[in-house]
Parts: sequence; structure tokens; C-alpha cells
Amino acid sequence: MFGCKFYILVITFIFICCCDGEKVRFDNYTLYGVFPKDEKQINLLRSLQDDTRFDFWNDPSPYKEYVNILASQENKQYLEKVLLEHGIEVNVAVDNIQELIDKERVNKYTRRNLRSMTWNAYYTLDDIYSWMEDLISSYPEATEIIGGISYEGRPIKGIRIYHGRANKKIFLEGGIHSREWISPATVAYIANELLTSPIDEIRDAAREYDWYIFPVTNPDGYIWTFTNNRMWRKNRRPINAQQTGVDLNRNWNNNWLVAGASIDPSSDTYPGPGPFSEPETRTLSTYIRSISDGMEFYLSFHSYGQLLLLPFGNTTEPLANYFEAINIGRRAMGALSVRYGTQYVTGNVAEAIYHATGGSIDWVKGHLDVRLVYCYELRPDDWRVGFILPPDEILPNNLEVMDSILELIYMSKRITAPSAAPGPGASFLFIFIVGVMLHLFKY
Ligand code: 0X9
Ligand code: ZN
Repeated sequence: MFGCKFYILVITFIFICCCDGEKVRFDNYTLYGVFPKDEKQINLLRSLQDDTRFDFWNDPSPYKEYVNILASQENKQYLEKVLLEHGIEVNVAVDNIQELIDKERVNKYTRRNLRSMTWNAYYTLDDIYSWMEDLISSYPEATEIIGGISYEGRPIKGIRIYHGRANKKIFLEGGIHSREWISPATVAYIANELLTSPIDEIRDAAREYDWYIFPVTNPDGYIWTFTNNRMWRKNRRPINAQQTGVDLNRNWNNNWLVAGASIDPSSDTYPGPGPFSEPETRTLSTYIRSISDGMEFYLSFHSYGQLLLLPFGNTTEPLANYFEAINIGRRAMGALSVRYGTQYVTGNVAEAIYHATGGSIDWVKGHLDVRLVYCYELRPDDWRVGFILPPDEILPNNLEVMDSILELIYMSKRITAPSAAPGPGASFLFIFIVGVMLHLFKY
């Protein structure tokens, strides 16, 4: 009897070590750059996505020439074989991804020393939150806001920057996908600039708007990428005895589970058992709704691929104010490219990448009255790098994104939205003109 208990204890201990305590290493995991030529090859890759042995870092799409796939040493041969059998071009991007991970610089923030937050390294959740608290106590225009709560009970902490007279709001959402480390770094940088920059245009932007800034909206997942698995994307809610995590950018209540998600809980795009099943999306969406009055911009930050996406992910149809948003977005991406020549492509989710629903931007645009809603897919656009953006690219990325945000603001004021829907007079005029034209063509 004692022996049996002892074995159970040992097994439990091993289980805890493997599943909870131990950091997953990616020694000899190879990152591939795969180049499908036609729809058939894209479809083959899509079918391979169901195989959870392979980690697809981006989805096969007719609009992106490459797909990054990560495979362990045991699974490499099989992957290469299948791809070659189907004549799909495959290149090794990184032979041993652990080496790239090891080069990612993680710095320590020193309490009450704002200068120890730098933009050439990544930071843990504790450090980002401590830095935010220090910023808040140093600048009277900054206050702490709590946007919601995570499964493990952590606050989704944000900074509101408000000088007292702005009536339009800008909402920044970072880090919903935990492994996309450049996202929290970008959002934190924008908060920093709004509070500390001497540049007039940035100071004006800080004063003219009421800013709601959340660098890490998936805090449990973000911590997990530091402690256990650098490649973790979802939240950390256990789904069953074996599987953990919901893709928080598939869990919003807008066309939930319609496209780009998998009902397999071990998939990286598992959308949860139902819309808003997760504490993070449920509480955050409630918060966003509560402050949505007067919201002019909602900006969500992801990586990678250098894209500026607009809603929606279920159709390529130009819905809502698509044409206005795409015009303003393209101008902003022009401004982004000035500093270093970085090129972004602008388009709605479905036309620029793939059909995917249940994302935050679709819910915001579909349910709230927010004029300009975008999702940045940040640097890189490089099949050799993927998520592991070298630390020396953090600052250039942040600078160019800040340039683009200033241009978004500038353009949103230049192109003014029609103040009201065209009334019956306008419809009558339209019908009259069409009638006259038909008449002319006929005769
Ligand atoms: O698939 C996603 O959630 C985003 N791409 S990522 O590679 N960062 O995972 C794109 C989000 C686009 N927005 C919607 N699907 N609504
Ligand atoms: Zn993402």
C-alpha cells in the first residue's frame, strides 16, 4: 500500500516538473521558411496545420509568400518529406531556434528608476507593471486603470493619460498573444513617449486625446513565455486534464468560430468553448464598452508580418467605413516607412491575411461606435526571423510605429467622417440622377 502511494507521489512529482516547473527548450528545433506556389500547395499546408506536432507561426495565405513552420528534431524529416513530395519549396530559416531565443535580451527594471526601462531589451510582466506604477506616480496626467482580470487572477493593468480637456479617446491593446513580445514593448513605448517626449507633435497628441493604454492584455500567457515556454500564444486556463489555453484573439463575440479557428483544444487557435468564455476577453470587453463613448481609435498590436489590418475577418467585403479607414491607414503606413523604409501592407483581415473571426478588432468595430479600428502586425516581415525579433530592432520598430500613430491622428482630422447618414433628400437625388442617366443611355 505504502509502495503504491509512493509511486503515485513520484509520478505526480514528475508530472509537475514536466508540465509546470520545467522550461521547454527548443534545442535543434528548426524554423522553416516554406514557399507555396499555388492554391493546391496552400491547401496542403492548411491540412498540415491540424497536425499539432508542427507549430505554424503564420497561416498559409495567397497574400503572403512564405509560411514559417517550427519542427522538433524528431519531426523534421517527416515534414521535409511531405513538403518535398508535394513539390513545395522549403528552406531552413534557423537551424536551432534555441540559439535565437538565447540571444533575446531580457533586462531588469530597477524600481523608481524610470531610465532603467530601455528599448533595446524585453521585460517581464512584473517589470512592466512596476515601471507603469512608477510612471503613474511621476506624472500627474497618468493614472492607473484596470481593464480586467486574467484566469490566474492578475489584473490587466493599464495607464490612462488624460490632461483634462480631451473628449476623444484612443485605446491601445497589446500582448493578447503572449509570444509576440514586440507588442507590449511597442505599447509601453507609446505610453512612455506620450508622457516624456519633448517633441511638440507628440505632446499635442498626449493633450488632445484621452489615452487608454494596455501593454499586456494576456498577463498569464506573457509570464508563461518567460518561465516555461517562449512559444506560448494563448491564455493559461486549463481546458481539461491535458490541454490548456484559449486563443484570446478568437474568443470575442463576433462571428465566433466562423473562420480561422480550430475546435481542438491543443490547437493554437482554439477559440474556447463559447464566445467570451475567458475572463480576459469577458472583463476587457466589458471595460472597453464602459468607456467606448467618444472612442475615435482602437489599435491592437500583434506580430509579425508588417501589416495594418482593418475589420473584418469573415469577409473581404468593404464593410462599415472601409474606404475611409483604408485611406487613412495607407497614409499612416507611408509615414511609417519614411524613417527606415519599412513597408507595411494595409487591408482588411480577410483580404490581407486569411479569414479569421472572433478577434478583438472585429468585436470593437461590430459592436461599438468606434471610428478607426486597426490591428498592427509589427516587424518583422522576414521568413528568417519570425517572432524572435532581435532586440536591436525594438527601438526602430517603436519609432516608426509612433510616426504612424501621429499620422493616423493627423489624417483622421483631415479626412472628416460624414457627420450623418445621407437623409431622404440625398436618396431622392441619387435616384433622380440614376434615372436621368438611364434615360440618356436608352436614347
Ligand atoms: O490571427 C491573429 O489573431 C492575428 N495574427 S497573428 O499572427 N498575430 O496571430 C491577426 C488578427 C487579425 N484580426 C482578426 N482576426 N480579427
Ligand atoms: Zn497575434
